[in-house]
Amino acid sequence: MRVLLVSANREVLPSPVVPLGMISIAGAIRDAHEVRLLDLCFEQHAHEALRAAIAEFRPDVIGVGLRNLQTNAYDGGEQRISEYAALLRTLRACTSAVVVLGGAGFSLQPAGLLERLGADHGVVGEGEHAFREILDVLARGETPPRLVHGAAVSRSEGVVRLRPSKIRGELDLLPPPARDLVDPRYYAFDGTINLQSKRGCAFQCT
Ligand code: B12
Repeated sequence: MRVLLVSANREVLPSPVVPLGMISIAGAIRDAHEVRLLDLCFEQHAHEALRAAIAEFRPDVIGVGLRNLQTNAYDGGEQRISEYAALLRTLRACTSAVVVLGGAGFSLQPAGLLERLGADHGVVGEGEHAFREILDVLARGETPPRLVHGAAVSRSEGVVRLRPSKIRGELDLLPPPARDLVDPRYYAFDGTINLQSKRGCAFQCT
C-alpha cells in the first residue's frame, strides 16, 4: 500500500527536533509498503504542502504523527490540538485515505483525540509493530480496531495499566530508523541528531 506519513510537529522551540518516532515507523514498514514522509516542520504553508503531497502520491493510508500537545510555553493544549484539527479537515477534504494517528502526544489522550480529530484509527505507544498490524489488516480488506496498543495493556479493579514497552530489549532487532528521510535543515539548525539507546523503564514506569 502507499503510506504517507505526516509529521505534524511544527514546534521550533527550544529547537526543531527530528521526527524520530515517524522515521522509526517508516523504517519498520517500508520493506512491505511504499512510504513517503511529509515533515511539516519547515513548511511555510503546511496545508498547501499537505494537499500537494496527497495529490502527487495518492496514498491509501495516511499516518499523522502528533508528537506534542503542549507548546514550548506549556500554555495548555488547545492551540496545538486546534491546529491538528484544522490539518485533519484539510486532509479529509482532499482524500478518502484511511487516517491513523499516533505519537507521544496522541498517546496521552488517545480516545479523546481520535474523536475530536475524526481519524479512523490510532496507535497508543510504540508504533513499529502496531502500525504494521493496522496496515496488514487493511491490506487484507478487513477493518482494524479503532485503537491499537503498542504496549501491553492490563486491566485490574477498573484500572488500566500500560506496560512501558513491548519492544524493550528487542530494539536492536528493529530495522533502523529511516534517517535518509530526515530534512537536512534539522542538522543545519543546531547540529543536533537524536538517537534512542533504550526503551522502557527498569521500574516499569510508563
Ligand atoms: C527526548 C525528548 C525531548 C528532547 C528531544 C531531543 C531531540 N533532538 O530529539 C527535547 C528535550 C529537545 C524535547 C523538547 C520538547 N518536548 Co519532549 N520529549 C522527549 C521524550 C523524552 C522522548 C521523545 C523521543 O524521541 N522518543 C523516541 C521515539 C522513537 O518515540 P516516539 O516519538 O514516541 O515514537 C513512537 C510512538 O510514539 C509511535 N509513533 C510516533 N509517531 C507516530 C505516528 C504514527 C502515525 C503512528 C501510528 C505511531 C507513531 O511509534 C514510535 C516508535 O515506537 C518524550 C517523552 C517520552 N518518553 O516519550 C518527550 C515529549 C515528546 N516532549 C514533550 C514536550 C511537551 C516537549 C516540548 C514542547 C517541551 C518544551 N516546553 O519546550 C519540546 C518540543 C520540542 C519540539 N521542537 O518539538 C511531550 C509531548 C506531549 C505533550 N505533553 O505535549 C512528551 C511526550 C513528554 C511528556 N510526557 O509530556 N523533548
